[in-house]
Parts: sequence; structure tokens; C-alpha cells
Amino acid sequence: MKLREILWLAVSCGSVAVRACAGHGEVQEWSQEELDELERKWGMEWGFSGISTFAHLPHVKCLTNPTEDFDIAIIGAPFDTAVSYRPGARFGPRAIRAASARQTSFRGFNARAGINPYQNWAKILDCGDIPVVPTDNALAVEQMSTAFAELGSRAAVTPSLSPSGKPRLITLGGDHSLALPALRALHAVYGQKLRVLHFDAHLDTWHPGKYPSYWSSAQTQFTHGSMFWLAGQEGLLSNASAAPSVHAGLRTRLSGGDFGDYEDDDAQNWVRVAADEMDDLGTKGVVARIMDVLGTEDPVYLSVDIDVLDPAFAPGTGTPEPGGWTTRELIRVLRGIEGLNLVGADIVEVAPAYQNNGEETALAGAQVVFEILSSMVKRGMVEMGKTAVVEKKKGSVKDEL
Ligand SMILES: *[C@@H]1O[C@H](CO)[C@@H](O)[C@H](O)[C@H]1NC(C)=O
Ligand SMILES: [Mn+2]
Repeated sequence: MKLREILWLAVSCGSVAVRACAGHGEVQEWSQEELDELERKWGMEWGFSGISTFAHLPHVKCLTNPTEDFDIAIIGAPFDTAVSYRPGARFGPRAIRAASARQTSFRGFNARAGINPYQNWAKILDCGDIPVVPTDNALAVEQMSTAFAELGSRAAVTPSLSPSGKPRLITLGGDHSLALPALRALHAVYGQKLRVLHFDAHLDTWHPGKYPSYWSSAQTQFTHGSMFWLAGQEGLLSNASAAPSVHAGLRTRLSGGDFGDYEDDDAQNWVRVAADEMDDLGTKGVVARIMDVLGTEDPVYLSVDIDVLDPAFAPGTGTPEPGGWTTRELIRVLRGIEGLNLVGADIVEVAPAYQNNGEETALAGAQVVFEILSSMVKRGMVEMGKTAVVEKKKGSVKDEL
């Protein structure tokens, strides 16, 4: 190649958007109009196309991009080595992302909520997964705590519409033990004790000694049934009797021959809503019970164990218990509690290996995330003084919900 040609290439290839710079001598810069046209032509994704991120959201590895900002992030924690029964929730984040494929920004209007969380004020990203080690739980907890604290302490893009100006994380689990590192991070970021709303068949406030074994170690203390006990011990949870945390959907068997587990739970400042109360109170009554206790001001961490649903609706989970809520009931309850001041959330215990190809467990998990996103975005709209879109029904009165 002659020197003159090399110089010519250096000049013409210097700009970013050039076509055929080393080819046949034809050089053309791409205008913004042309790039927009390409986007219109090829940028669209069908539900079933594209690389699997949550709801086709942009994917950024936020942990390796410290300057990336967001209002709400989806973050995967593929960790399942603290389970007491079936393992497999490490595949939960992948399954939930795949099951979210029919959530798109262009058809993301939540008719129950009256907003489209994907076309509103909030910048929402899929931040990928924390590379949690599967071979050392002490290290795994340290990794998760560090990752949640790092992401959670960034500045929100829209601080005036986010609690304390901080962005919010929605974690795709993973087994339920990840709530401990999540609460550690929130306690550090907000500098205060947290209240928890916990949907689950199980208490998860069990003293580690409630899993009797001659063989124990520091590591055996940390399980997906003891993490709220541990969080209480560490002083992460509100211990004021006027500001308890709430379990909802309970139907677990208890230890031994009495209600000792409930007494331990009372002593840890929890209020319990049993699964069966759905029959007696209905979704509105369950919502009222929860909101009466938690109110709309205190920061609340929302933790959703998919086993709150009946195994008929969510068989792909680690510790299934018959007699749970339907997916529709859970969705109605989640819509009803949209006034909570949510500072973070998780959806855990989705273990896709234990169900068929219908993806019902992961679909329910993806829907839970959609409802939580809707509530977080709607809460910001309330801060803005804006309201959701109200349906105009022909010849009928808008129903109260
Ligand atoms: C709550 O915990 C703090 C320590 O974090 C302690 O000082 C306080 O007495 C506790 N309050 C109640 C009501 O137990
Ligand atoms: Mn649980």
C-alpha cells in the first residue's frame, strides 16, 4: 500500500460511522436519520426474539460499569447452596428472564395499575448477575452483600422520585437466604432498621438450631429458613413493637408439638397473615391487614418466595407446600399494596427443574417483578403529583380497585 493511500485511510476511517472505508473506495458517513431508519427497520424485538434480558430491557453489567446509573435495576443472584430441600434456584434468574419475554415496553401498559412502568419516568436496567460462588457460602454472602451495597448506594437518575435519592434493586433469586445480604446492604445504605413484607409459605425466622443435627458449624447457621432470624440478630430489622414486619401466605408445619415457632416469631417482632385468611377475608381483606400494619411511610423491603403460591401454580420451587394462594390472588394483593414505600425487593426460590415446559413458576415470578416495577414507578408518579391513567368504561362505573 502506498503511503498516500495509508494517509487517506487514516483520515477517512477516523470518523466513527463510515461505510466501506477499506473496501472499494466508497466512503459514506452515516447520518442520524439513516441510523434512526435502521433502528426503525431492525431495532424491534418480538417477545420470542433477542437475547434474554428481563422484559427486553437494556443489559449492562452494572458491577463492572461503576458510572452506569439507573432508577431501578433488575439484578440476578444465582445462588442456591443454602437450601434445606430441593436445590436448583441458581437457575431462577435465567428462567424468570426467559419467562418475562412477553413483557415489552411497547405492550407494557399495566391495566390493573394504569401505567406502563417501561415507558415512564424511571430508567430501568437489567444489570445481569452477581457471579456468586457455588462452593463457599461465607464468601457468597460477602459477594452478595458487597454487590447489593455497591449498586444500592449509587445516585438515582431521578433522585426526586426515588426514596432518599437512591436507586432500587429487584433481585432475581436464587434461594431465599439472599435476603440477608440484601438487608445488610439496605441497612448500610439507608442507615436505619428496615421493615419487611414477606410472602411465603414458611416463617424463615427459624433459629438455626431448629434444624437439629449433631454436625454443625458457622456455615450451617446460614440457611434459606434462618436468614430473617439472622437479620434480627444483626439488628437489621425494626424491633419497635409499633413497627413490626409482616409475613403473608403462611401454611408451614411447625417444629415439635406446640406453637413455639410462632412464639419465637412474635418475639422477633413479626405479624403473621395465614394463607387460609384469603378464604375468610379475600384479597381486599388481606391487603387491608398488611397496609394497616406497614403504612405508606416507613421503608419496606418486599421479599416474595414463589412458594407462597400453591404448587398447582408454582411447582418449580425448593420447598413446595399444598394449600397456597393462586397466582391471581397474589397479583391482586400486590396491586393492593402499591402504596408501600418499597426500597428494594426480591423474588426467590424459582427452581425451574421441578416443573414442566409450561414455565408457570417462572411466569409467576416474572409477573411479580412486573407488579413490583409498576408499584415503584407509580409511587414516583404520586411524588410528581401525577396520577395513573383511569380506564373509561362505556356504560359502567369504574370499579374501586
Ligand atoms: C431494639 O434494638 C436496639 C439495639 O439495636 C436496642 O437498643 C433497643 O432496646 C431495642 N428495642 C426493643 C423495643 O427491643
Ligand atoms: Mn422462604
